Amino acid sequence: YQSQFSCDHQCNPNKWDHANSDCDGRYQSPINVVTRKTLLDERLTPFKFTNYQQIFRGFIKNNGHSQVGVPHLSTISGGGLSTTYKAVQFHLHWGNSKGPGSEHTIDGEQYPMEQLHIVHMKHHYTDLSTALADQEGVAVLGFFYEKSNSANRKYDPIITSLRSIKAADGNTSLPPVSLAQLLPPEQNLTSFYRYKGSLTTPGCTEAVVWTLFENTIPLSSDQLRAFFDLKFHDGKPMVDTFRPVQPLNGRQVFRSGA
Ligand code: 1SD
Ligand code: ZN
Repeated sequence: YQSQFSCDHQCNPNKWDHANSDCDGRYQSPINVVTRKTLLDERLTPFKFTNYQQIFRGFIKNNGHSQVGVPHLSTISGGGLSTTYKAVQFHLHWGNSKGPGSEHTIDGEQYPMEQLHIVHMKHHYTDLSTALADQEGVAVLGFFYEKSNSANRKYDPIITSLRSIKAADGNTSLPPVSLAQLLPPEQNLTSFYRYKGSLTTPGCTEAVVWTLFENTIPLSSDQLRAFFDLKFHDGKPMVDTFRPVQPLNGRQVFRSGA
């Protein structure tokens, strides 16, 4: 499922084939979050992260936005979700050396890199395509990055692997890593936004419960630059791997109490 789109499709929304997809739908992602219009929702309690500390050996692939499969052992519940969701994969979206690259924006601000997206599906599904047929089948956790002066050593396994997957479709095994080490400390994850939207790549399926955490992840400019060395199929630098923000069309964005 994850590699069925060429980079043109992944990375240039103007070229997406809208036939047989939801990409023209009304509840698309990403969006700009206008914080003063968000509604406090007391049901958005802190998440329970289970087995996020588990060290795993993943595969990282240059598919237009580096993607890593994760074992289904890691799960999330709480956070206002209706049930437990298990982690399927994570990937990132970024901009270029001069411009920012997050998909979601907060009050019009685009971050240097969005988001680590950790894609989960409801625990009883065995594959993502089945989960996508359920309006709330998929839960994506989105994290923003901020430029820091010192390197974030916890990202070394990812950053060093990027060197081996510069060419399109390049893949390599990842040094041992846990999901937890890629995230801000759990106690900093109580402030988040919630809305219902879609995958940000074709078929743009409207089956995603989105969570955007307020707390950011630091990366140095050298670390950010490592992403810009990746290449598209045509050999051009892989930059700006984000979809622009989509209309809200009357949707309400909620915020957690913390
Ligand atoms: O862009 C990803 C896409 O590559 C794939 O991972 C999909 C889930 O199968 O999720 C989208 S996204 O909405 O998480 N950006
Ligand atoms: Zn994504």
